[in-house]
Amino acid sequence: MIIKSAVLETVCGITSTFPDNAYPEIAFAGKSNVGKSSLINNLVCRKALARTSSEPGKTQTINYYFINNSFYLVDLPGYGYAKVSQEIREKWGRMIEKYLHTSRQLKAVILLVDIRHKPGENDLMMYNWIKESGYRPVVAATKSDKLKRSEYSKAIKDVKSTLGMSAEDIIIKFSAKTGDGREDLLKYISEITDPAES
Ligand SMILES: Nc1nc2c(ncn2[C@@H]2O[C@H](COP(=O)(O)OP(=O)(O)OP(=O)(O)O)[C@@H](O)[C@H]2O)c(=O)[nH]1
Ligand SMILES: [Mg+2]
Repeated sequence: MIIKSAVLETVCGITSTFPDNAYPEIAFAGKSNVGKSSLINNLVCRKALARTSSEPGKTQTINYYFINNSFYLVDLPGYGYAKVSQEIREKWGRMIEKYLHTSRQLKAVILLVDIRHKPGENDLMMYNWIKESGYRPVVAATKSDKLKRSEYSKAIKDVKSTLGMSAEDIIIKFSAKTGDGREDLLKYISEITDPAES
């Protein structure tokens, strides 16, 4: 798939009503700082379309990027960001939950985990929710550039076993820095958003 256009179309905060979009949505979920916004930038070949930061807690709204006038990539706030108050964290949590439960165009939730770390409790909850909600689990193991080649297979095995992934579940090694996994992820996205094309 070739990305011809990418536009930030809608930004939703905790009090916003979500848009009733006419096109498919693919959402990116995961812990704060795992690289959700960076992944979107890499996919669309834009350095700073989605704002990123080395500090966790950067994305605090639900951001809808309209791609090729045909589908949306939806950047979600990260979970598990310890620096904000419990109250705000709960509000974000509820906002993400509400989005995931009510969006009529949501076709896939891609779960991002850092390839270097074992997934945590929240990752497992998100993974199980994705599965139980009838979506095919797709995990992007991010920041692959931080590992040596020789470390990949154990790291991937650890992520899979911690999440309890089954053989047919998809896991894609990804780096926003090197573009590792970009083509695989785009192929998967195009299969969902435009079955005729693939
Ligand atoms: N080396 C490396 N760094 C990455 C990669 N992806 C993201 N980063 C860095 O990780 C930090 C967090 O990236 P973001 O894309 O802002 O993470 P996020 O998941 O959107 O974070 P929140 O919005 O806080 O939930 C930034 O400093 C990025 O440059 C990657 O693939 N490789
Ligand atoms: Mg972000």
